[in-house]
Amino acid sequence: MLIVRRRGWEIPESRVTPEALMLNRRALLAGAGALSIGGAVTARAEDLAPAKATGPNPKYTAGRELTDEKFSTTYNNFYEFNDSKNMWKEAQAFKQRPWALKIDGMVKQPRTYDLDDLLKQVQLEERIYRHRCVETWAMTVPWSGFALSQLLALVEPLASAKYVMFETAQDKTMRGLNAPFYPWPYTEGLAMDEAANDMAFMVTGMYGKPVPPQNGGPLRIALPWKYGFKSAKSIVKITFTDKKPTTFWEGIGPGEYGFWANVNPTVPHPRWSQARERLLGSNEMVPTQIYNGYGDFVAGLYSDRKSEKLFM
Ligand SMILES: Nc1nc2c(c(=O)[nH]1)N[C@H]1C(S)=C(S)[C@@H](COP(=O)(O)O)O[C@H]1N2
Ligand SMILES: [Mo]
Repeated sequence: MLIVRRRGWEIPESRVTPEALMLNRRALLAGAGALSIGGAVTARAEDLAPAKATGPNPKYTAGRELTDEKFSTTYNNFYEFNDSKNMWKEAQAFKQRPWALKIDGMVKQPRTYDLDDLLKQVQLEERIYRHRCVETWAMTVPWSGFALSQLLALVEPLASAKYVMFETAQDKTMRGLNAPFYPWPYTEGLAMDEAANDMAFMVTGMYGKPVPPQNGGPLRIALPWKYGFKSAKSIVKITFTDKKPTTFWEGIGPGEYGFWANVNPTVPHPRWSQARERLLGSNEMVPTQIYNGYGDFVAGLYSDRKSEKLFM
């Protein structure tokens, strides 16, 4: 049998239409105007201008239509606020500036950045990534931000550091923090070589505008080859360590959620199949791909880790 093998990120051919991109440009202009007039939004749209100017990074075309912004910004998981999918209204009170990012642990340059100062030291770009939640819903989003590797270069982790941890803010606007059975704060982690991979992307924008609080503003991470829970939101601390951390969902349900959590359609969750995914907006069901279709970029990270539980 002849198998025409497309590279993972191209299937099923590039359907991210110029129209879709045009709409985003327009949304961006409208958003920037609203910011300068109203002044109610404290995030800095102008920081995203360089990313907007260059257009999405062509290395990472998603191969399917962008999710309409009205779905990706109103159907969320952010348990610090509450465990419903429509927590977005509550999150509007969560202040996005000033924002401090602490860097600590096994690193040559421990420090606390003001987010706007950090953004002056990195190269911002736009990337269209697929996102696959472990619950089986999925979306396609134009994020803006910078490769995590740029931050690694600035802070210089020690050779002894083997893992990096991300910690989410605990803010008074987050009533979900009162649920005592959750091991707050939300933490997630990566092995150092995963963190250094170009796909690991620190996100400050979405659809050419500041990433809104419900999507993890003003600073989250996007790790598109892993289930969505690995992509920690509203990050306030990054810690380098030589010990494999227990992460938030792994701590709650180690039989269901692991540290590696790479997407794999052939490894079911204990309570449901992972073979297909539901696209937000259209509710179309499409096949899920191994590493969410990004295997060409990341599969090599796991060739020496075959004995680990890589796919849950
Ligand atoms: N701090 C924090 N980060 C989080 C979560 C959360 O509840 N709290 N949910 C995760 C899950 S399960 C998913 S699928 C994505 C959802 O991101 P989105 O709301 O932008 O779609 O955020 C992830 N990051
Ligand atoms: Mo998720």
